[in-house]
Amino acid sequence: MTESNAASQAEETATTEAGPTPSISSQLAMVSLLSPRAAAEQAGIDPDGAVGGLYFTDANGENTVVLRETQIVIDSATESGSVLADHVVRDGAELRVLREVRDGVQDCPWDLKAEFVPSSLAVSDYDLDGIGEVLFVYRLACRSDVSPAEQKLLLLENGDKYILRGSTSTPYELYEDPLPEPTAEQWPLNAYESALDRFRELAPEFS
Ligand SMILES: [Ca+2]
Repeated sequence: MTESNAASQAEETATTEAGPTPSISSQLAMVSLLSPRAAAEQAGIDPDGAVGGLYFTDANGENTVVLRETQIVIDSATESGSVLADHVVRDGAELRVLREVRDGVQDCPWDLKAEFVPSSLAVSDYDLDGIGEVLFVYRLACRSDVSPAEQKLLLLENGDKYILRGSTSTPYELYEDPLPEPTAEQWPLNAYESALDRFRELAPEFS
């Protein structure tokens, strides 16, 4: 996501408000992309491997999201890779972890992929409850050909995790819609449809 997209995201959130004087409790404020390193430092975590950073304020306080990737060569034949997402909130002097996400691929003897889609990192408040819903997408694969990668979209709200699990689409394999967990009805109001659209937009690979 570019900075202009971050701005339009904030704008979009703001325009969902009715009336000229929106209440602070039902909108996000000060949404901005951070350099990955600055985001990590702000969140009090190791900046090694940081690839994405986002800051926003909501009813919880000052939020920072950091995306990191690690790749380790285990021996000459295999490697392992991880994606790590940390969502922390600063409320006064206190720094609190709202959610940590850890996923990856272990001992891959072929081509390893454990990467975020950097442009996917965004925040919205689809259900207008004043708490931001952070969205990001990552891909995992261990493959020796052009088969699809596993693709996951995560939505984090107030420490709760909502996920779409599916795969990328390639010129050789038909796209299938991902499966939600929990079920679509349990997602924040209006969030599931938007998340599904975003998943589809980001699914193409090798094209
Ligand atoms: Ca919300």
